[in-house]
Amino acid sequence: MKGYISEQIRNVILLGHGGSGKTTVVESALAATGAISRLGKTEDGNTVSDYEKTEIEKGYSIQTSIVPVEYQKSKINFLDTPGFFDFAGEISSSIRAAEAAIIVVDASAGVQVGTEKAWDVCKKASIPRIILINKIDKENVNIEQVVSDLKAKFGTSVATLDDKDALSEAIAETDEDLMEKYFSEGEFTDEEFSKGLASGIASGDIAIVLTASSTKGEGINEFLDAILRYVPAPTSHAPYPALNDKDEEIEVKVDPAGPVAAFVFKTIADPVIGKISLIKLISGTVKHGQEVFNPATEKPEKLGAMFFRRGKTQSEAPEAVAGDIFAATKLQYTHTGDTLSDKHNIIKFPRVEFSQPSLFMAVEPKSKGEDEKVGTGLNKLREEDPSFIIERNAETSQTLLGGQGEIQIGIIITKLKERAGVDVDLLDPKVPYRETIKGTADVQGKHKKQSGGAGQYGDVHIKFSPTQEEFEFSEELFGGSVPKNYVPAVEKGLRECLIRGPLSGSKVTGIKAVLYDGSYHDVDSNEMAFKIAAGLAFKKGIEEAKPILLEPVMHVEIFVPDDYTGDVMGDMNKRRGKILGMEPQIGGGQKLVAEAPQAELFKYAINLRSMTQARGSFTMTFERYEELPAQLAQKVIADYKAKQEAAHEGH
Ligand SMILES: Nc1nc2c(ncn2[C@@H]2O[C@H](COP(=O)(O)OP(=O)(O)O)[C@@H](O)[C@H]2O)c(=O)[nH]1
Ligand SMILES: [Mg+2]
Repeated sequence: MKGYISEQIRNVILLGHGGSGKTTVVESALAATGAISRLGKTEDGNTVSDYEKTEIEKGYSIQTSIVPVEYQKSKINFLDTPGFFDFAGEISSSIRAAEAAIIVVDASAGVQVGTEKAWDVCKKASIPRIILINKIDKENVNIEQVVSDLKAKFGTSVATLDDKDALSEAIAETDEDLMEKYFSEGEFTDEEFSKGLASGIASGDIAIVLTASSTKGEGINEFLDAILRYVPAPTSHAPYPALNDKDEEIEVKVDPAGPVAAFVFKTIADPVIGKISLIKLISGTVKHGQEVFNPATEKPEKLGAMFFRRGKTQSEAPEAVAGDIFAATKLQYTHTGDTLSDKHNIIKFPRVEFSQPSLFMAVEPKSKGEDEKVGTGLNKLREEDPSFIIERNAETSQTLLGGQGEIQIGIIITKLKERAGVDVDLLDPKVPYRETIKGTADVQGKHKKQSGGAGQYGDVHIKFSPTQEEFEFSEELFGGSVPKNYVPAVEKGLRECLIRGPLSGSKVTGIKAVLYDGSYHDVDSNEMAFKIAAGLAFKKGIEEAKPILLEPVMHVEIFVPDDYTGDVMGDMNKRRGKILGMEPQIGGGQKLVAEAPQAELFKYAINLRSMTQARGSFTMTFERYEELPAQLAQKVIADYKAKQEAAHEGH
């Protein structure tokens, strides 16, 4: 592939509902420009863009791929993305590399959830957009209807290129002078029109609608023409906000003669080539072999192997200019989200903010002793894809994976197997219950063993009562019933019991213990014996002091279109949840504020999706611990007991 100057480059990201034809549009553009001779099909696994093993198996995209199309002395870098929902993270990151988005709509399906999500994402990123109605070859397609649905959903600034009236009005809306002119003269000159249209699209105020059949190759040249004409060249992009070495805010202009500043928006682990970093060069020009600096890891990196990628194939890139996207292999210290700049002119672009994970699942190695392998394997994967999170829950001793859905989490563990060679089970997370007491107890713990040789003797009397603190310990001993030097051992014994409570093996909190009496033996007493005695007292004390289980309760905010509020509220009741309030949202729909036990929410991401045709979304945060209703508590305790007994029999 030859080199292009910044002005000849266009970077567009393809968004839209899964199956609308994004990958096929790219394929069709390659065919239209003579880069390939035969159109591949996603279901046959032979497209340029869907090249990854899992993509070929599944027949749809699971990651962003870059496919440059050379057309009319220019290069259009298409970023082909997977559908929404599970892959929101991919999109948040790769949208940074584009100057415009193409929202692909299936003509036979019309506006779908993925179309709405694409629009929202573009609006949030304030990125220009072009809508491509694809599959117009299909039977019973009504393009006018789709256009009018688009207008109804996204506003009147959405218009086809032949709808000169609608476009003129939209252009007038973008600028006061133009508005005045339009109303006094009733129309624009050709020059005003095309200038106004271009700047309206560039600012995101106007979205033009094109039509195509990517399988038949119809409308593809017009589509490519429109991209060259209306998508701003990288050099017209506003300067990018960044930080310098002193963490002062600076702006980086897109300029091939400027200082080097590049953003790593994706990392690929290729089974043959190894690590590949996909990089958007914002400023400067980099040459093969050049040394750059990574301020995040404070390491220099040599761009020893630079390529332009097209799907899975790559051609050597002797240099890359500001505005272009290139690939570098074998960068040692660089991860997704990092900036590369000049060592003497440090620039750091802000990191991508990923949405909070909505689904958590626990991972457990299939064979024992592989926990460490799982941990390092997952951490490695996260350097590639920071859109998921890994959490170690100390209370339940589980490793949790948080992501946007079952598919994303499934793909992570498939990769874990391929890369780290470790097989894991996906389980429901355990609820981190806690144990506490509501009443008081006064008990004795006595440990006595006299079988030949040295014996063991420890005896304590302890009062237990509830407290707001996690744990309180004091002694009110009289007359040396327990020698002072054994008191720390008693406290230690009690503290060790807090880790795993007697009812459910959960953490124990809110316990006040007063050591007030006991006895000892001159020869057989020692610290260990008193520790054990304290443990015996603890178990007895908790069981006698009206023990209860506490469960975590979450604060949940759910965003749903109006049609679904009834169902979502009803469902919350079934989950032992409480709706605390409802706020209408500016863009339509409602925010429901609720509280519900965590135990009822593990699969909520999946349930809410199916309840709302994927139109709902939610966030949740821990709120507090609350008493678990007795009936449910009995079940948890019985389950724990059964497990303990089974473990004993196993020995
Ligand atoms: N009839 C028709 N089918 C198409 C067209 N474009 C794509 N498809 C089919 O739609 C399905 C989904 O296409 P794909 O490109 O994988 O969609 P993506 O998920 O948006 O990337 C595939 O079976 C394509 O062959 C088109 O213009 N006309
Ligand atoms: Mg695709």
